[in-house]
Amino acid sequence: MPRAFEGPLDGASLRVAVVVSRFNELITEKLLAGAVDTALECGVPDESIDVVWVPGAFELPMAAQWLADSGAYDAIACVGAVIRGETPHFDFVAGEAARGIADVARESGLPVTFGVITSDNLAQAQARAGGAVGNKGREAMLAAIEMATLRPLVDASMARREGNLA
Ligand code: INI
Repeated sequence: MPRAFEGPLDGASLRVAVVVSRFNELITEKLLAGAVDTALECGVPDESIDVVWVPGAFELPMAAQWLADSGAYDAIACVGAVIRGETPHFDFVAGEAARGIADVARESGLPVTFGVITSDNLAQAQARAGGAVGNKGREAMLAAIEMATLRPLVDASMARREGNLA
């Protein structure tokens, strides 16, 4: 029988941070609300939720790195909105945000999740910020909590397996 591991969405013992970018703030404030409301719904205590604002999505990875290095958090959700304009700026900003956040997650070993909307226009962004297509901030916080609670389950199981093999 295969063993299955799944992190419960129970944030009661977690300390989490949301890094949110100010660019397209009318969208990102909704993502922030989605992330914070979701953390509270999952039982993360209000005083265990910190919010850090940065100028744009390009800056999300750097602030996430600082927070990860601090050792003060179990999970970090990054939220932002990159909306395609007339210039190639979009591709650079969106690409760097995605790559940078993934790098911080892997290098720190901490769940650092990607709640950045990358859309062609404002309507698509609104749909993903609490509209018809959900809320990317909520998704990012759910993923952060699930990964944070999954880690100890996997670690404990691997430790038991090593113990059995010794
Ligand atoms: N930042 C965003 O978060 N979203 C955008 O759509 C965006 N566009 O289109 O330019 C954007 N640019 C700013 C960027 O994130 C940096 O803050 C800036 O380049 C300074 O490093």
